[in-house]
Amino acid sequence: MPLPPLIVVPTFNEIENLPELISRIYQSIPTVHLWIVDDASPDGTADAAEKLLAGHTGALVYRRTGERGLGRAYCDAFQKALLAGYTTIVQMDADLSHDPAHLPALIAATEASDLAIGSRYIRQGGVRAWPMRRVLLSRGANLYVRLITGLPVNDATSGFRCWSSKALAAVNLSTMNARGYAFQVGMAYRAYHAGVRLTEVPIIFTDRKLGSSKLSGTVFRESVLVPWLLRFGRG
Ligand SMILES: Nc1nc2c(ncn2[C@@H]2O[C@H](COP(=O)(O)OP(=O)(O)OP(=O)(O)O)[C@@H](O)[C@H]2O)c(=O)[nH]1
Ligand SMILES: [Mg+2]
Repeated sequence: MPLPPLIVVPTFNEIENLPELISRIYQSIPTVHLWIVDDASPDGTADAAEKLLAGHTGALVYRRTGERGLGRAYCDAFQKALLAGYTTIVQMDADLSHDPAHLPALIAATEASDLAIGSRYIRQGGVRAWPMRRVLLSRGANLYVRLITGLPVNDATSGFRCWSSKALAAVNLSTMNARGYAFQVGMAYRAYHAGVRLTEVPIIFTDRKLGSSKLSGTVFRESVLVPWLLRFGRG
């Protein structure tokens, strides 16, 4: 029997979003396995997650130590997921920007292709309640990435994705260094150049209502630099 799809959610100070997130994920697909990958959040996210996940099959809280970062958390968790034998692995944010109701479509899309990217910028996709400044930044970032790297993806910075194990294994996770949006771009770029069949599925993205954004100056600077590194084979 193949394992059910695994949902991987990285967290840093997301205690306020966890109850709704976890209940909506199981409401959308009751049989999924769910890993919360926490980087020692000072607000007690990991302890709260453990309580909320109690009794669910295949659910666990992975408490990371050492250097924190979205990209690092995903790489560690993806490597563990491949070792554990998962064949369908979803990545999504904890802040409810990624609606668990999109999970079935995203997962179904990886049956015909190997990487499905939840896209805001294709037909039937969109953003809700995002300030114009963020919309422009996001669209600008996508245009920038596409012009520099040639990656044929409309929403290369989206962090709502479903991978087949085959596609994830084609990306060399141990050499991924980027931390923020650049991590998403780098992963898609590597997958594309490894010949992974890639598709985009429309999602409606909503701004976070609770908790605070971790978008920092470092993440922004990294996003400016990484497309060039990818283009010249150093990313
Ligand atoms: N494990 C881990 N998760 C992180 C880290 N930084 C951010 N995250 C999580 O990564 C996801 C995306 O982070 P957000 O802060 O929502 O970043 P964003 O979506 O770019 O920014 P907003 O649109 O302002 O919310 C959320 O689930 C965060 O909790 C980190 O250092 N470690
Ligand atoms: Mg967010």
